[in-house]
Amino acid sequence: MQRSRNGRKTQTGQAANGAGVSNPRAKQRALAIGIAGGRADTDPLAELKELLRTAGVATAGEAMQQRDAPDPDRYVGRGKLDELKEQIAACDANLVACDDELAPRQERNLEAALGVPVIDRTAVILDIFADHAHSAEGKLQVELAQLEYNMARMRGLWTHLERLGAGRMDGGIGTRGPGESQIETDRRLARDRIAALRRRLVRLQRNRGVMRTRRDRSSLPRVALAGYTNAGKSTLLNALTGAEVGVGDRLFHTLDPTTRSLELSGRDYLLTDTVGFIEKLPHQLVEAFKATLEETVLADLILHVVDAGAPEERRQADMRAVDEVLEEIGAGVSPRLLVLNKADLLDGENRDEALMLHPDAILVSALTGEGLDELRKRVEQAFEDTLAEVELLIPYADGARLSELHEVAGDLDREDRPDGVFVRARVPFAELHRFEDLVAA
Ligand SMILES: Nc1nc2c(ncn2[C@@H]2O[C@H](COP(=O)(O)OP(=O)(O)OP(=O)(O)O)[C@@H](O)[C@H]2O)c(=O)[nH]1
Ligand SMILES: [Mg+2]
Repeated sequence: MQRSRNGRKTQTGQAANGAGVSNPRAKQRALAIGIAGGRADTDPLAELKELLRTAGVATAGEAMQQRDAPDPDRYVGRGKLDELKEQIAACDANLVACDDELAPRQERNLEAALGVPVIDRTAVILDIFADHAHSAEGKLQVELAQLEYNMARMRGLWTHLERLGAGRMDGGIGTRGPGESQIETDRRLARDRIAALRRRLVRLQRNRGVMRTRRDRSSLPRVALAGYTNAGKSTLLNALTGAEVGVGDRLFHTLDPTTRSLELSGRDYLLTDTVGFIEKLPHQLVEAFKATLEETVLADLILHVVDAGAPEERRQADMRAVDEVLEEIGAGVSPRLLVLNKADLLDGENRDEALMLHPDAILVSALTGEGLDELRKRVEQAFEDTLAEVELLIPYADGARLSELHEVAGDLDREDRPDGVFVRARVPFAELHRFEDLVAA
């Protein structure tokens, strides 16, 4: 009961976990609207349209307003409203989608003035996440983010549902006006549910913590893929490790983290692919996905994957958005390598330009394999400084120590001597203590 109540409150009318609803948005036609600041973008609503496409909503028309900041009451200026109304009628839209997150008041006023439901960028992103969440943890995380988003909006939502009539309600509640007490009940239910979700997430994450400790004990160097959604992180994970993570030309295809081992010169590394970022990523999602993003925070090295096929202006904006999220989750200072992916989409001139603009970057194509050897080398190099060269003598009776060494040091330069195996190896500083007793005289 409680669940369906909450589920009903997603902005596009989809159940929170997407289950049991056969694409309810297929017939939705949105007028996409946005505010253009100073920057002149050739297609300022391109990303919103892409988000809508991913969410299964058709873009019927688009409108921009030139102003420094959104109007605090209705997002666009008062004078723009009539124009928008005409446009809604002309393009037969039944929904308005806004490129920024709206304050509840802006949303309410816009809906009242325009006469169609208004959703904001955050609602669209939350909807996509709800649709793409597969794991138990992912679903809980998304539901938590949605509830927090909706908490602030309950009054607005009630007005909205009321206007849509009782047909949208699960049995009669909407036939009378909700009134303050209903809103209060609703808030309390939402708060209870939020608390319950948090508890369940903590339990799930504790289990994952156990798994991670086990992995930590193997003390393999950790590398994380991070980057804008659709940059090609999962494709790169697959290309480097032979994994078969799902790839898709849509936003936020990956939500759950996947870790695979990557072998370079006989040494194992752990490579993790996880959820992608976007400009103005709803903070509720960053909050809810904190544990998932921990894989990125704990990495020794972050591969920042950028879609090199995008124009430089877009690349810069994407990179800034990624920097901001990394900062927010506490990975702002982690060592990073910039990986310009989709090199196959660039011609010679564009390649030169990209490398000139990003001299430290590595140009690769996860699709064709170009540049991957160079990337592997650069990953190894990044860990060079964390390695110490040692000479050890391992008695023949200590075969287990030899394989232990092999695990942390990769390929070994070995020589059989009368008193044991003499090895020259590069061991991570952090692991050196384990082999102190074997240091050759
Ligand atoms: N041309 C080209 N396309 C690529 C390359 N790498 C990935 N793609 C395509 O880009 C799209 C997104 O790839 P993904 O690997 O799913 O991207 P992602 O970064 O994991 O995206 P999310 O999981 O949604 O954040 C897919 O259609 C891929 O086939 C590449 O090197 N060249
Ligand atoms: Mg992915």
